[in-house]
Amino acid sequence: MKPIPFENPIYVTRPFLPSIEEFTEGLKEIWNSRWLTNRGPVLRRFEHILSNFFETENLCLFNNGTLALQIGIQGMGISGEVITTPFTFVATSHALYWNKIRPVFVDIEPDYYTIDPEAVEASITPWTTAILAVHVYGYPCNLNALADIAHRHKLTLIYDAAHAFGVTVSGRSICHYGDLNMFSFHATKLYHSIEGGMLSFKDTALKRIFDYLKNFGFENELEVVMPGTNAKMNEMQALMGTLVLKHLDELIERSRSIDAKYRECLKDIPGIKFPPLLPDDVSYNYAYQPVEIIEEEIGMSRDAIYSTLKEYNIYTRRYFYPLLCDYPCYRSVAVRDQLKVARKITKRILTLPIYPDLSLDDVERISDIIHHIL
Ligand code: T4K
Repeated sequence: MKPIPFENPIYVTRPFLPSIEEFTEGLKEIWNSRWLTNRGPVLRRFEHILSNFFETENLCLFNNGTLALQIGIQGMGISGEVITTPFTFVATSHALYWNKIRPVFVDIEPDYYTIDPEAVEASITPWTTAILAVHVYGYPCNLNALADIAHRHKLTLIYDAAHAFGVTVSGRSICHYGDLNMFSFHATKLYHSIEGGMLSFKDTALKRIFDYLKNFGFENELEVVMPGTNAKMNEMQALMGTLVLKHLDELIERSRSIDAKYRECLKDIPGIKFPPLLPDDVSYNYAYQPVEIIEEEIGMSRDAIYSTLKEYNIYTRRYFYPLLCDYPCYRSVAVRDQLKVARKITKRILTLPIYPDLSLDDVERISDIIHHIL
């Protein structure tokens, strides 16, 4: 019998919200102070809370992750060529483009889809200044291998950690591993501040530069020390970020149980491949639920499954298809690497709905529909 479609759309994600009472309580302070942005008290408190959370003073908040990354790259004076992954959201390479840097796209590894260190090393030229790797879906990159390559070739190591809030490796937040790390607090993320972004960095001196760059370069009312832009987080964002942070453990735990449920419900389908379970030293955030659809085994294409699920009111996403180098704006960038793995994965990948409010019954129902379609 044909399963009944969901009455309301099930999207790939849905933001968690604190109670409206909690948020309204926080809004009262903002209303009373009439301080809405430009480093107000809620933002300063939020920064302090995050400093404790990440155990570092070396962080800086922004109005979104894209501008955080763009400014991070600018503030570190990166130029020339940067080796990066084509299997990510467009903002990763756009941040290079806006800094007039040439992206050099190289292949990814087959298990967790992160940049392949061997491919990185093979693509280094005299013009290479940095590696921009992505902890895609929150899966940590090969941290040791990349650190070693960066060290030996004197390259700056930048991580786009947009998906990796709350992820730890060997008990340390992933924010401590690169020279520069960017986290996105966008509404579609497991952890969010409506929109928002954060940089963490090794060199303490960068804080002043990033603070200038995100606030027009203002030193004081009369002095502008560099041509900055406006990329400040406002008080409402800081309030949301503060409140959502209180729920982080619970959000991760709920997402973990959803992941386990999907794995259990879909394990008998040979053509659906989940990434392997992560090593014990990684504490993961379960922000995304990627699966590979292997058409040759399943007899149905990824795109056909994606479209058919919509008939049941289920909106999966093909994060990340197409590869960045195949977007018209990057087609003129020469790609030396054959991108064998990335080309295979981008055709197979489907990200299933996962968010803390998704009930395990609904996960079962989605899985039953997938079984039925196949
Ligand atoms: N680097 C990486 C690796 C990234 O993934 C991202 C962002 C960035 C950098 C840049 O960070 P930000 O500047 O964004 O902070 C979404 C997000 O907009 C984007 O933040 C995210 N990555 C990317 C992976 O996904 P879209 O175009 O797929 O979003 P959209 O609007 O289609 O939303 C997806 C689904 O989420 C919707 O179908 C319904 C649901 N949704 C969405 C919003 C905005 C809600 O239920 N409520 C909402 O408010 O890009």
